Amino acid sequence: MIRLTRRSALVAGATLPLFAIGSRPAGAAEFAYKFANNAAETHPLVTRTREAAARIREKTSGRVEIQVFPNSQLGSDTDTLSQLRSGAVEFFTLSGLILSTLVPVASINGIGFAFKDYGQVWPAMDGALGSHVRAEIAKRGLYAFSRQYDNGYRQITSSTRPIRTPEDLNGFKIRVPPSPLWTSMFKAFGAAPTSINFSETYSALQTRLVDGQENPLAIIETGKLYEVQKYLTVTNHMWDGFWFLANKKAWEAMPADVRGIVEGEFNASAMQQREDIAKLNASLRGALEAKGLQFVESDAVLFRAALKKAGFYAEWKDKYGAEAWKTLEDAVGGLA
Ligand code: X2X
Repeated sequence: MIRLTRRSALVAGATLPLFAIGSRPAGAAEFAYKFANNAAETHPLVTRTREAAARIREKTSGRVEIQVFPNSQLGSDTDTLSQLRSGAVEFFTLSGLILSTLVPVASINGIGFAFKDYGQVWPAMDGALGSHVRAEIAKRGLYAFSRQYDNGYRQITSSTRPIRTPEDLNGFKIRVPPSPLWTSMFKAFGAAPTSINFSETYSALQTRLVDGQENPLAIIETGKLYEVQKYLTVTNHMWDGFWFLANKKAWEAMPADVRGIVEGEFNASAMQQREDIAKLNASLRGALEAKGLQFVESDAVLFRAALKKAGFYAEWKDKYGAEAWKTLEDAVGGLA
């Protein structure tokens, strides 16, 4: 007979339920993967990827269970990119501009005023430009699904003064996501940019560490940035999208037929999410104005001229190289 001391009895008592929680029921997932992102629960990136995860569970008869962690719950974008690379997180949606800290060419879609409209965005990102970027991503131990999710055209917000012209940005303390392209662009405008992850952005605005930021309407709405900002200038200064990224080892651990289902469903959700963002673009102005955000119009021609004058296009053409730049210009026309 085993004599239990009080201490070992307590340990045994504590261990059993934990074991019961940690163990998987019969027929549990063969691939239990984590998908992280920085968006709020109500953002279409989250609602549509949750739907995809549910369809994947069903279509793989429970072999694949993807748990969605929105709101930077697993860490900031910078942290999560490290976790994705190490395999601590298997899937992650990330702006190409932030991904450029690892894959330099991935920021190319963010060149100021490159895409006139969505009629230029999707053919480029689903076509030659996207393929070029995905091939570079593949060289860095990551796999990018073929369909990007939309973040959107970015607009500048401010808590202090309305920004109408590039001159109004002079010395303006603005939060930008961590990416050399963002910093370069706002320096070219004469602003004072600070790199801050999205997970810290609301509080950076609230505490007045910075006076402004720039983001698409859907992020401003779902991230409640209107609570800490007064003015929104419609600049459409760049288009930004999220690559759906997988850790290559975790991805290749799945059999090909399973991978086909997973990518197929996340790509299908991406197409629906793009529609959601298009609808929000049309409806959110009124909603945000009703919450007290004052909309300000601006002249894109002036902002673009300021970038050109600062040598922004020439500098980035040189950085990306002739081939990548030509792929961009093939999609959007001459830039520099
Ligand atoms: O960090 C941002 O501003 C956001 C939410 O737009 C991105 O993911 C780049």
